Amino acid sequence: MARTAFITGITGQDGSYLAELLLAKGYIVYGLIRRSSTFNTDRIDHLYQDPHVKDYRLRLVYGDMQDGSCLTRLLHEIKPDEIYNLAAQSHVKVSFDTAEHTGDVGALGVTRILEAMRTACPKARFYQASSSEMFGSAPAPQNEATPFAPRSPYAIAKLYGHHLVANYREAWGLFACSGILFNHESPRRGGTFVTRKISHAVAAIKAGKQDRLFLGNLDAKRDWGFAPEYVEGMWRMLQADKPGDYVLATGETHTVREFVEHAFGCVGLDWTKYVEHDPRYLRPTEVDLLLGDPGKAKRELGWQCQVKFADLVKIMVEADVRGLKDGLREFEVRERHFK
Ligand code: NAP
Ligand code: F7E
Repeated sequence: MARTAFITGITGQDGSYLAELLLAKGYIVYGLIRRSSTFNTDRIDHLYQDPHVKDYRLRLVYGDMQDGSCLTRLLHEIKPDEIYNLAAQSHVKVSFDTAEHTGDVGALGVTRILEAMRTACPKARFYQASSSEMFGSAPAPQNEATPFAPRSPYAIAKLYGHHLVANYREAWGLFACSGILFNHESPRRGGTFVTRKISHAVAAIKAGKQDRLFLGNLDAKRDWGFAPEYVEGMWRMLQADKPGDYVLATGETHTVREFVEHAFGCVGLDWTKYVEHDPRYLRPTEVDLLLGDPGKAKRELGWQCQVKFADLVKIMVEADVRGLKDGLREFEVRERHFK
């Protein structure tokens, strides 16, 4: 019989790649979506047209991480084998402006879904989308044993969720895993995260549609990987014999400035002519250096990333260049990438 998965955050970057992966493996996939005044399913719309997704195996249900009774009802009805909790207000800078909301969704949301699982489907397997942001100012390289030092309301909300997963594992015997994922990007990355903001601007500048790119801190260092590979790691965590916590990362770190240089280099432009500093993009507290050690995931899950920094930049810039050249709208760039 086909296995059933429940994904929160299915309309986001990772949710869309994970839905694709699970559908390709034959799962029935339920995705939680929020009501919105405009369409918000553009990252997954192509899956309805995919001839391989037969028998309506992708099923979208309304709900919200702030609505615990709805989550409980849904898990009672669906009784999934696997639950992937990817929903969050995931923008670090925005979390300083919406600290309470970020904590409600990102921290208490985890309580709500774990409580729902505990009563509705305690034998299910649970994945929590934790983040390298929890390491904050901790010295690099960071792994599962590194003490956390979060630097934003977002990171603190994620740390609550991370600890809660361990508690529900110990207290209630749930199969619950926490994936501590370092930054992972793609042509489906939201346009306000720095990599996609850069790749899109490079394409627009090359096409003569934009003349400058305003950025904040260029010195921050990140361990950037390719999102489709990271959702494979999430799935592997839930196939393991025992639940645990795993870092997924490339093991390389680069500055935002290097990303900018490479991205402009992809289209033969000198970045210094186009990039300007804008203090509005600085954060009250910054995470200066993230560099992950994915050794445990390699040893125990056989997971290892293939796409490294230079290839990632190229993939993202080329997708945006093609998208603008062909006059594609945002969701069409993403769909084209899928094909
Ligand atoms: P994303 O593109 O921002 O997607 C976030 C998803 O959460 C969207 O589907 C969004 O729905 C949904 N969501 C937000 N608030 C919700 C609520 N109250 N109820 C239900 N759904 C809600 O994020 P992502 O990059 O795919 O990341 C997936 C998860 O991994 C997030 O939890 C993120 O914090 C975490 N993470 C990401 C990275 C990374 O580098 N990408 C690294 C570590 C951890 P709408 O479309 O309706 O807004
Ligand atoms: O910033 C700097 C900024 O917003 C990266 C989320 O997925 O990964 C992501 O969080 C760096 C920061 O991602 C701009 O100050 C400079 O140092 O792309 P970002 P993030 O904050 O690392 C983690 C792992 C998550 O879990 C999060 O959900 O880039 N930066 N100039 C800028 N950042 C933005 N957004 N915009 C700028 O103009």
